[in-house]
Amino acid sequence: MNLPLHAAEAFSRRGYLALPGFLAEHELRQLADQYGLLEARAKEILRTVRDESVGLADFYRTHPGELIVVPERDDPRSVCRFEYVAGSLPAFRQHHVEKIRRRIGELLGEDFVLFKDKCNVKSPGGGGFSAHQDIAAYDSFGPSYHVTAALALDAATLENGCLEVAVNYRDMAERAREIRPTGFGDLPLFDSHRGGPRNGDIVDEIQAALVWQPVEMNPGDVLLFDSYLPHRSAVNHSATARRVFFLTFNPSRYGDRYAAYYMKKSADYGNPVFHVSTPTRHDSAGQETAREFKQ
Ligand SMILES: O=C(O)CCC(=O)C(=O)O
Repeated sequence: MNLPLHAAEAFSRRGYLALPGFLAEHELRQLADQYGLLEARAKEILRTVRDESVGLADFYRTHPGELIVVPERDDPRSVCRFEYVAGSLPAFRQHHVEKIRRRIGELLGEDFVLFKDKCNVKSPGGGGFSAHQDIAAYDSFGPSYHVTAALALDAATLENGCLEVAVNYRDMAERAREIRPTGFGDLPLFDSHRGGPRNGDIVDEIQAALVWQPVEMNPGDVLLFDSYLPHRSAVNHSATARRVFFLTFNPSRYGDRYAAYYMKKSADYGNPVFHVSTPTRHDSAGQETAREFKQ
């Protein structure tokens, strides 16, 4: 299928694009069933580490290739997110990953491959994600450009902490720390905190200058966004979970990094690079916050 030209233009101008109704009813049911399997495994892993009194970092060092579960910072029994979804569930890769991968290829006129994947559960009271650019988390893994598909299993609303995106970030080049030639445009990278409780967060003066727009979604909707788009989301103030899958792709010319990314994550679970602006614990959370490359 060829996407209309204005979709490609809109994505390349703004860095994001909504694809409402991306999943049909039966695909959404399939996704819900798959979520059920993954959630059961995630809870089982949290129970195992609790019963055996081992830390999650130790568990993953000895269980590479397992679903990676990350609990909420303030509630170790509550799943914040799980990752390595396609690696754990071949049917998820065959259907949902492939469908989105093809759509991104059509949009950008280039072949893409899965880089990482996760589901953010955001249970009632579940933590928000402070303002960040995903590239801060991905930069050390090779590719300099990525496209993420947020795939909503539940409606994402203002009340339960839908994504909010910075609509004017492409106009703020003069405030950027660096302008990156990505092959998909020269894109701004803003100053952010490195380490400490605000690891990954864009510095406050830039956050304040960005214009934030909430993106509410219905179940089955997709939002595509590039790894330079600043985004954030609030705490879930509703009574039910807000489950959204995030599938991140890189151009195939950089190679298939999925297995290597998750090998590293299993070996180094607490590394702050895996916890950029997330409501989760990491190894540098207690350290003094430093500003990255701040002049
Ligand atoms: O799940 C959300 O609301 C935000 C997710 C996010 O920004 C991330 O995982 O990088």
